[in-house]
Amino acid sequence: MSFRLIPFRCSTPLRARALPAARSALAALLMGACALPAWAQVSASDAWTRATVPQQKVAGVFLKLQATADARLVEASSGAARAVEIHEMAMEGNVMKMRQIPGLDLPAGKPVDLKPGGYHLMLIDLKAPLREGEAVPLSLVVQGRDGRRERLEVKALVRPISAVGSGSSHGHPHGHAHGKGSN
Ligand SMILES: [Cu+2]
Repeated sequence: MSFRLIPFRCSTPLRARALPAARSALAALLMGACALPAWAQVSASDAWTRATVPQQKVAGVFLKLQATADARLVEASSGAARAVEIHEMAMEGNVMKMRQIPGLDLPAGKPVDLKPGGYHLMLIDLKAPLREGEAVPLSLVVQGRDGRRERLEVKALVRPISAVGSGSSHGHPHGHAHGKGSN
């Protein structure tokens, strides 16, 4: 059997009867977790996107996600766009294309990198161009294995148009048709 994290409340007294080493490790874990809202199973960091040109209606958002227990990113939204989709990059014939996926698995303890050329979030129908230095608010919905859903608020920093992800030269293709678009 593998070790599983047991859900807890920060207000619940800890009654661990573990070995001292295990107990201090557990205490450190709980202290770290208690710095966040009690329900937080997933942390997000380094969220960013790129500045857009006036006619551009879509933009990719990149970030790092890590879950303490197996979870799945199932939904995203933003006040800056009509919709936010979860996308992957996949080969279609000889061409790398992005496509929408229903969700993205976040295995326990394993960082998941959403980056240019890979998984990303896609802002669809931007309400206004994204300007460098702004922060785009995002709301992510993550579902645990027990079906419980949690919401995670994230701000994505708008980087220059020319920004590329770390370690990737594969830029995000702009302006291609998204299935749900009306034009
Ligand atoms: Cu995309």
